[in-house]
Amino acid sequence: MFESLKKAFSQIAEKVKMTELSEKEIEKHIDEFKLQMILSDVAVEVVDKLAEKLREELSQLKFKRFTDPSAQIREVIYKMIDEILPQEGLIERVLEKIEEKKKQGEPLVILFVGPNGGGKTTTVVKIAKYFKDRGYSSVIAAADTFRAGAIEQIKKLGEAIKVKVVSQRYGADPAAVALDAVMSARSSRIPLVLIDTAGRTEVDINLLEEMKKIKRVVKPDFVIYVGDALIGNLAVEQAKKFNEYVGIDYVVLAKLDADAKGGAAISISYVTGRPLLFIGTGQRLEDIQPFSKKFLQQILIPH
Ligand SMILES: Nc1nc2c(ncn2[C@@H]2O[C@H](COP(=O)(O)OP(=O)(O)O)[C@@H](O)[C@H]2O)c(=O)[nH]1
Ligand SMILES: [Mg+2]
Repeated sequence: MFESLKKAFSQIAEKVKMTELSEKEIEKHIDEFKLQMILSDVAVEVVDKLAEKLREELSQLKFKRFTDPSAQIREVIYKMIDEILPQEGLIERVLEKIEEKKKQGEPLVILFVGPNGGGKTTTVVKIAKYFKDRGYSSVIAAADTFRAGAIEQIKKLGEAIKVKVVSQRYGADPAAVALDAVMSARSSRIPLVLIDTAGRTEVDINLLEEMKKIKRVVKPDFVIYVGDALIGNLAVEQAKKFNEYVGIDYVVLAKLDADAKGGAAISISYVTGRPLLFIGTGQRLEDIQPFSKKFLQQILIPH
């Protein structure tokens, strides 16, 4: 996880050893840094932004005597990440919203969208477990009525964590399944509804239209895009597309454990303007973590 990014950041920290840098040296370091970022799957606009900040910081940097310049460079990088990633406390805000809806006698409804195979179904169940462990049960809507085996898959996963799964037959209207789940949650006073949906191999206009329709009918409180970290920049582009077309509130990146690059994790919220809420870190249902820039900083810039 993040090996390539870690290398990129530590390289720059190790290489800048001079007490004072000439403009030429700064440019050389920046070019190398940019290349490493691109190779780590960081989106180009984020690479440019980071390079610009790095240039600014390096040209102002006066190394303190008798200190290790690499420690100062780490500080600089720490600050750069701090500036491009959104604020903390995202999960707390979701929990507050659940409480707020609860007072109104309504469940909080979250619609999950994303490409086929990206990790949506697994993520829905992981999130159900995450909230259940914190005292909030949920009803899952098996609104992927398209892919063969999808309903059985989510029912089995739901059973494993003892969460109710509302389903209909294959080919049923996904919005109807979602509304069924909302009604079920309302009548049993369950505070959360998580709607799994179908993806397609291609993120095409039909899929986007279908998600838009479900959103219009169900009126979820949040829409979460679930992307596959392994596809790097493509996940960022897809999230952008879903955001422009359907409108998303948060992003979850699955399969970060299998992704040695990690660039999507630092790009996706900057490019889409939507925060990264959770990351998927394995195939087990407990393999999910709230994302925070502190977490990323600790991984990338060990002190
Ligand atoms: N390594 C790893 N695999 C994952 C993760 N999330 C999902 N997967 C796997 O990705 C595959 C597709 O997941 P699924 O949830 O069915 O994707 P969907 O088509 O978007 O619903 C499955 O084999 C999952 O076990 C993750 O965080 N890490
Ligand atoms: Mg699925």
